[in-house]
Amino acid sequence: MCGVRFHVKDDTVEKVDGWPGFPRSSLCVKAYALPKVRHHPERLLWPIKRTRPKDSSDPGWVRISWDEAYAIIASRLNAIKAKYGAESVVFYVGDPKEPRAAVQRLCYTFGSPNYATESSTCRRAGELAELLTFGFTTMGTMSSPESKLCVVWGHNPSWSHHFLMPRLLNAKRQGVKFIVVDPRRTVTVEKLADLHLRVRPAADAALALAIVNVMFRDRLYDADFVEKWVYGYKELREYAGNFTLEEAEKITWVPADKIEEAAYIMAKNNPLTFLLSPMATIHNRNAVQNHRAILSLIALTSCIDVPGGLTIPTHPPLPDWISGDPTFCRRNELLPKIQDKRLDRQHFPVWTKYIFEVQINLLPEYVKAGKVKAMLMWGANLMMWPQTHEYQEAVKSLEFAVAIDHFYRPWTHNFVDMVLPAATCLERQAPFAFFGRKVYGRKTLKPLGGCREDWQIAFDIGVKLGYAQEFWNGNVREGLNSILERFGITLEDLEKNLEKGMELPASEPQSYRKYETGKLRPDGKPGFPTPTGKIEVYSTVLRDYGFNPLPEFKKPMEPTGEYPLILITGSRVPFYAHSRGREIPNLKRLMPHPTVNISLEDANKRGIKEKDDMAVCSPWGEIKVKAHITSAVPPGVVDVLHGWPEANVNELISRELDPISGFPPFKECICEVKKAP
Ligand SMILES: Nc1nc2c(c(=O)[nH]1)N[C@H]1C(S)=C(S)[C@@H](COP(=O)(O)OP(=O)(O)OC[C@H]3O[C@@H](n4cnc5c(=O)[nH]c(N)nc54)[C@H](O)[C@@H]3O)O[C@H]1N2
Ligand SMILES: Nc1nc2c(c(=O)[nH]1)N[C@H]1C(S)=C(S)[C@@H](COP(=O)(O)OP(=O)(O)OC[C@H]3O[C@@H](n4cnc5c(=O)[nH]c(N)nc54)[C@H](O)[C@@H]3O)O[C@H]1N2
Ligand SMILES: [Mo]
Repeated sequence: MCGVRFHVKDDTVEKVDGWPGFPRSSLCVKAYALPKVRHHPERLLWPIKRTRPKDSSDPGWVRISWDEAYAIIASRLNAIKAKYGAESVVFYVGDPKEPRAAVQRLCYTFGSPNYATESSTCRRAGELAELLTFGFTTMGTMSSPESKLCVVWGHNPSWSHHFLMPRLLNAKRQGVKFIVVDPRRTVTVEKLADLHLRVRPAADAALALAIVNVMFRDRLYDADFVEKWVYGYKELREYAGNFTLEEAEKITWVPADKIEEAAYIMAKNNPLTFLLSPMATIHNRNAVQNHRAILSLIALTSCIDVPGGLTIPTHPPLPDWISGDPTFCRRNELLPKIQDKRLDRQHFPVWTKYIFEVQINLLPEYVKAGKVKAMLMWGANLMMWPQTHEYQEAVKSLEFAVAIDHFYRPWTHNFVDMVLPAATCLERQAPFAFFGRKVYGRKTLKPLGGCREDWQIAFDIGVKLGYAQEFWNGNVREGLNSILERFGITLEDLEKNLEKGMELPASEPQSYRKYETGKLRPDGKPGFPTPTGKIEVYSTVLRDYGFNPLPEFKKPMEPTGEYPLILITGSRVPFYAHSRGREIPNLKRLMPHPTVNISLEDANKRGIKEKDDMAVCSPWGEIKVKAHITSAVPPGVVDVLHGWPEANVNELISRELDPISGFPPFKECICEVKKAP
């Protein structure tokens, strides 16, 4: 959520700029295109339902009223609940995070524990690794004036988190050193890196373990901290001993001297902080352990919860707009009672223990087993999954499916029974935004046509299903106020303080080393909130569930004679968000075609020229793209963006999943690039 300010005259946006004073006010190109989304000629403006069976080539869409749409939804869902149980209905939200709290409340109130989101492929496996290892989640911490070093691991904020760059560049000017770990030479690498570790994709664990090995070998770690607060460090030391510099160079492609240099830079520039990837380190079949190896390295530096290091907020965090306020969502109240009906329980028990969202990547299997009969999907894009056609087939074979979106997306909506038109971010009041101790409201335009905001749709469905009281008789403002009143403010207060937002007072000042003072654990005892009270580089939970307790490296998929290249997918570009943005001509101009990014060396070997029409083939599928020759990717690796309907790279990705988290190998594939036939 970024601070975008729209200057409006007579319902028309005349200008877009950053919201002064808002924590994220440096805008990317996508923000300037938002008014174009609102007035797009192809925008969905009215509810539609199919009139022909799912098998027919033409769904026969007809416009219907909201009353008819809601009546159909309520009667179908209640009938399916009576026949198969509430748990056979999945409530799903894709990348748009804004509908999440309302949809969760609807899901649990209806009686289903099967609330799922796109986070099944995004950040949650990293969170799982963090909960197992540290007992809390973190994406790292921005460098602060005390930091001497910032390690950016598998993350390209210059294109994916544009709003962070001004602060990172400022830190560099203040003398903070940067190590960037990325197979590609990104803008982030060019602008920040003092040392670039160009790791082989999906080999992060081996790199982290090799650095750990050097740290133990040369006593570069904080021995007192480790002795006192790191559980299983002796086992880690022994295991990391396998990752000698020579061995690690072969596996990771990072030269031995650079691995050694990284260990020394980390040791000599303490306090250091880390910025961790939301997903690049977990888009492989060793997701949780790959990420845990990096966390183990962090543990050795002892930079946790110290000024300038990786800090943990002292106050209980404000409601998180990605996960939703647990009280409002009724998560703590209702989920424990229905948890045993979760779809993922037998498949990914460690995930089920820690993550409240259902691991939905096995949707095709759940549907085939007759466990899912209906889905309500806010902002869903079936192209986000590997072997997309299996997910399309799964949704097609449901008894009932509804999607809520801004546009008709054939790759998803051809398989559902009804599509409802959602209001855009300019037209909705919910949710408000929390940032640190600040909370912001917004002013809205009237939704175009018959569009309704996501929260309103969830509330209306709740009322029609028979939960008028639980959904404030459909009044979204009252629902929002039920969250705010716990902080002593109202939506009206936020509207009065639109420009500056409102600061919620902190109960106490930020404090550090809270593992010494008992402030990290619910029982108030010193230590970390893990079973042993220490950072578990040796995870007792993984051990108890029969997994390797150590942050194991597993060999990534090996290229073969037929498929000699490594394929990474989904490296973000500034102009698109996944499958979104290509409908906007101003954005599409910036990247008109799907491309395969390939090194000059690999292009020359194959006689490929810039913009040649190519086929990218993997053991699982084939797509057609144009060649783009670039030094950003190293020889041996090619990179294709996801989200192109005419060249869906996810048809090339296998559905072999990480056994702990269920994550797919988006960045661990093999392929060949050939001239298109
Ligand atoms: N190969 C490969 N696959 C990947 C990834 C990768 O790196 N490589 N990344 C994965 C990750 S990290 C993620 S997060 C997922 C992407 O997650 P997806 O959920 O697939 O994201 P989008 O393509 O943005 O799809 C969002 C849909 O919601 C609609 N929409 C947008 N805003 C709103 C709104 O406010 N309300 C409603 N109701 N609808 C809205 C859009 O029109 C679009 O149809 O993809 C995953 N898939
Ligand atoms: N413009 C734009 N911004 C976005 C999004 C978008 O679609 N468009 N999506 C949003 C979402 S949902 C997410 S999850 C975030 C993602 O945010 P980031 O993680 O910053 O995503 P990327 O830009 O793909 O950067 C990941 C980097 O990881 C590298 N990488 C690939 N494989 C590996 C590997 O095995 N190991 C390591 N160490 N690095 C690897 C890639 O080369 C890439 O440069 O971005 C968010 N921001
Ligand atoms: Mo994501």
